[in-house]
Amino acid sequence: MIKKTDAQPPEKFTGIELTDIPKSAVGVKAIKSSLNHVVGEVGLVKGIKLLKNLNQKYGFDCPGCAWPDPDEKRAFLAEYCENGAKAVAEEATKNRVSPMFFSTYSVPNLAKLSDYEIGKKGRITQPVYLPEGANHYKEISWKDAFSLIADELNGLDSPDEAIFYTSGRTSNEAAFLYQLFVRQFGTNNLPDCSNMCHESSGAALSETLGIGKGSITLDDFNHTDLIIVMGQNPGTNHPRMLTALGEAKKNGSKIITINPLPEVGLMNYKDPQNPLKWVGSGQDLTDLFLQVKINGDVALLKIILKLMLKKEEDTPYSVFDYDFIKNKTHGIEDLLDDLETYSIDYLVPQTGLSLEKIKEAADLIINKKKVIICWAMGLTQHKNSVDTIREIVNILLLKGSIGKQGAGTCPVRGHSNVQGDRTMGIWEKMSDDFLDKLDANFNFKSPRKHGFDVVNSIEAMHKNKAKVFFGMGGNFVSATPDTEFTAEALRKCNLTVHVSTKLNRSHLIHGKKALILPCLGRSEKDIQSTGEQFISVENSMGVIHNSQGHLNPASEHLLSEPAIVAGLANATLKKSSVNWTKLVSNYDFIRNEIEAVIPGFENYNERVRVGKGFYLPNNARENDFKPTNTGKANFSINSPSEIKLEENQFILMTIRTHDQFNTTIYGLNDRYRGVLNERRVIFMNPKDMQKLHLEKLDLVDLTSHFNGEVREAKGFLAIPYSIPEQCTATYFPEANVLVPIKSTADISNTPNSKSTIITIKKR
Ligand SMILES: Nc1nc2c(c(=O)[nH]1)N[C@H]1C(S)=C(S)[C@@H](COP(=O)(O)OP(=O)(O)OC[C@H]3O[C@@H](n4cnc5c(=O)[nH]c(N)nc54)[C@H](O)[C@@H]3O)O[C@H]1N2
Ligand SMILES: Nc1nc2c(c(=O)[nH]1)N[C@H]1C(S)=C(S)[C@@H](COP(=O)(O)OP(=O)(O)OC[C@H]3O[C@@H](n4cnc5c(=O)[nH]c(N)nc54)[C@H](O)[C@@H]3O)O[C@H]1N2
Ligand SMILES: [Mo]
Repeated sequence: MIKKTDAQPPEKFTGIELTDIPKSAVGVKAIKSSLNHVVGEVGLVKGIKLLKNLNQKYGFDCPGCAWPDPDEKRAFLAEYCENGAKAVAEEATKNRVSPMFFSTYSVPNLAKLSDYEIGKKGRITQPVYLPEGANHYKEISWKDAFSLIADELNGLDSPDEAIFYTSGRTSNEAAFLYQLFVRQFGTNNLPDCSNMCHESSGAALSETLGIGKGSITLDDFNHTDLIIVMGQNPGTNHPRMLTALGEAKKNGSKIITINPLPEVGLMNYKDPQNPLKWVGSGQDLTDLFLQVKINGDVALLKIILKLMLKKEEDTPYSVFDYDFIKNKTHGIEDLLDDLETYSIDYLVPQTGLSLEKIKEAADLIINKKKVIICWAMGLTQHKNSVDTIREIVNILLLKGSIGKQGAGTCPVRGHSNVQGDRTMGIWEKMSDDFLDKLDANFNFKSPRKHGFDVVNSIEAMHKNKAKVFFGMGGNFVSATPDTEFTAEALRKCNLTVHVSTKLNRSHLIHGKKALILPCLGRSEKDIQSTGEQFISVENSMGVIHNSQGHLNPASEHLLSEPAIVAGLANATLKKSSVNWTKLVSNYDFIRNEIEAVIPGFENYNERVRVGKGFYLPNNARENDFKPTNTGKANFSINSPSEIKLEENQFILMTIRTHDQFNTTIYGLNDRYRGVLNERRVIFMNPKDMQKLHLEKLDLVDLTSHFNGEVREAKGFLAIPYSIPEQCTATYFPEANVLVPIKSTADISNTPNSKSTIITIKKR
């Protein structure tokens, strides 16, 4: 058994209180909660100024999530949500982590704190350095910090011994410069948070539709007949999506929700922008709720496909779009043959649903012409995730529900610029096409060998094959799986470096030497030698738009992310074909280079300045599938889950509370699930609790099982909840220690954060 270290949040209880589950999401409580957070962190006047600029044209892009803003109509003062307000408050906090702070608190002492306590310490004000063997970070100049990193990088046997991680808040401009620097240094080791997030979506969609992104625009919600929301909790993670769903319903769309949990936002909500409508209990969003078992989705979709097929056979031309199938797709024969090999009786038990319920869903799909399917982490973080998403595409293709108004794919992205970072080249396996253009534009030869993704990076560090870790944002040790294994991997590094706004656990679980480089946040003014700059980002629907902060920086010593990359490149690259200093003097120069390398950015500087920004080209949206291997949209053959639980075993999903942004913990409540002031909980079906002789709030220890290996997470309070039998849920990152490093999705290699096999023991 692996020993528990400070890499895991401490087993500390904060005083749980259980409440009734609220009847609806958003409404007055949400507005109150967002104001409390903002005023508590930054004060009233600055708080109002902040919220006024959030997601407005010429304001700054909300760092909360990647949900798009309306193209035209934007609510005055209110194009944000409770959790966006919390994200902004977190960045604009009054608290400061200065060199003095670090001389007072040692690293081992800070590591004993909970993630909530660590995060509340505030913004980091100056670059700091932790020499080998030392317990306190101490001040270092930017120049010395850059040359320290340069020495380590240039001392490696090969550039492939360095790893350059990116989290998804980094702007297009910073991301483009960063990948250029990394490739000029000589490696494709560019893992990113996407590897743990929508990688499965990218893999499935590229193969079937020829583009790794979703196909719809926000306006499609107003023209659709049916929206299916699978494996997603928008009430917490994309609250503004509820407004779009509400509008869609007003325009006559039906909504099916497929989720092991009845998430409050989806079941019922109150529109934050229409207080007059808050009388009563709010609007029912979901018309049909399928409480599927964890990872029962492929089985469910297969039954639906079989029911569609049956109906089409009984009443020809009533379900399928023949013209579309004939002209635009490839492989329907194989799909139909494969469906024959499954019996409905075999599939139904995997779903945990009754056949009647599934038939209701199939009937809705059969009878509607234009379908949108939305999904997030509930579908992407399983062994057969790529299969699940390809199965979604099968349904849409049969209906011809792609590339037309009101229909298509909607993978809902997480981090606010995670999609843009990929467009800019942050990926360990960018295409030769991209690399050729990069090389031609900058007159150098970039490496062609694919780099490490997140999981491969951890394994490489663990085997001493990688020795320097550089993180552009994020919180690597807490966001990645197998916490103790990852911590060991990081501790073996010669140097770990983090470009960060706020203190997090990855600064405290470090390599032999460690550096923290503090950067500007989204909400802050970015002034370079030619004057004030703005940055640009890409939202979940492929709109590129600008973002400009208006607050004074948290400290005079902060650099912007592009300036940090330039400083690093100037110190590291002995000769470079790039004038880094000039590029960061005015971000227009960076955008000109992006325009020269990446298709779709014509007249970038001009178009990004026009209020709403511009859409990137999207072949699936245009009904053109030439980029796939067959030149058509591909049907695919997919497999249901292979997980077989023994009687005493459970499947565990690790999810977000209403009070966190990934590893940043805003507060200790999960209001929409009725849990206050505690994070160390496990949600269980009451019948399962009975079987284990567990009472409400009994203390349990969790053990995960994988290929004969076991991992432990101790100290969780059991909560009876509406969840299918043998399914359980805990919060991320407390339970990451249970997710085995080798338990990843086929093809995408995404950690299986939503399906870990566990046993539960009462203390
Ligand atoms: N406030 C806030 N906003 C955020 C974030 C945040 O932490 N806080 N994180 C951002 C990021 S990076 C991301 S990727 C997104 C995440 O957004 P979500 O994907 O909504 O986040 P999770 O909490 O992981 O929720 C997963 C949902 O899938 C369901 N689920 C789990 N397993 C299955 C399954 O097998 N089948 C089905 N059908 N459903 C399943 C769970 O019950 C849950 O409702 O949100 C982004 N926005
Ligand atoms: N078990 C489990 N694990 C998961 C998931 C899960 O559902 N379950 N979800 C996965 C998903 S979807 C994702 S996306 C990853 C997230 O993984 P990461 O992106 O690595 O994690 P975050 O918690 O979002 O990173 C937060 C840190 O980013 C820094 N930061 C904030 N703003 C900025 C900025 O503007 N610039 C810079 N340079 N730094 C900034 C702050 O220091 C903060 O502490 O986690 C994954 N891990
Ligand atoms: Mo994510």
